[in-house]
Amino acid sequence: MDCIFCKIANGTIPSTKVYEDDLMLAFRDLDPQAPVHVLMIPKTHIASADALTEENASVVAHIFAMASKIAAAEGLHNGYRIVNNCGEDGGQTVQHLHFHLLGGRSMKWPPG
Ligand code: DGP
Repeated sequence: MDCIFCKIANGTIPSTKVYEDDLMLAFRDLDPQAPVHVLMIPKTHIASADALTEENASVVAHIFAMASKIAAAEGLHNGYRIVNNCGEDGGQTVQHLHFHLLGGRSMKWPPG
C-alpha cells in the first residue's frame, strides 16, 4: 500500500522512533510544531479517525494508554496536547490515523 506511515511502521522509510510495540509506533514529526512533537500511529492501516469502528477502535485506547508514558519519557510533566486532524477540513494531510503529541510550550486555544 502506498502509505507513508505504513512504510514508516514497517521500516521502509526511516523515522526517529520514541516508542514501539506490536500495535503502535511513536516517532518524531519531521515538521515539529512544538519542542516535543511526536506522532503516534497504529501499525495497521486505518485511514483516519472517521474510519474507526467497533472492530478496529481498540488500538486507540492502547495508543492513549501509552501516550502518558511517552509524554513522561519526553519530560512533559507540565501537560501536553494530543491532536487528531480528521479529513480535509480537519487539516489531515497523511491518510493514516495518527495522533500528534505536542508539548514543551504553552498551547493556545482555540486552534486556528
Ligand atoms: P496531519 O496534517 O495531521 O495529517 O499530520 C501529518 C504530519 O506528518 C505532519 O505534521 C508532518 C508529518 N509527516 C509527514 N510525512 C512525514 C515523514 O515522512 N516522516 C515524519 N517523521 N513525519 C512526517
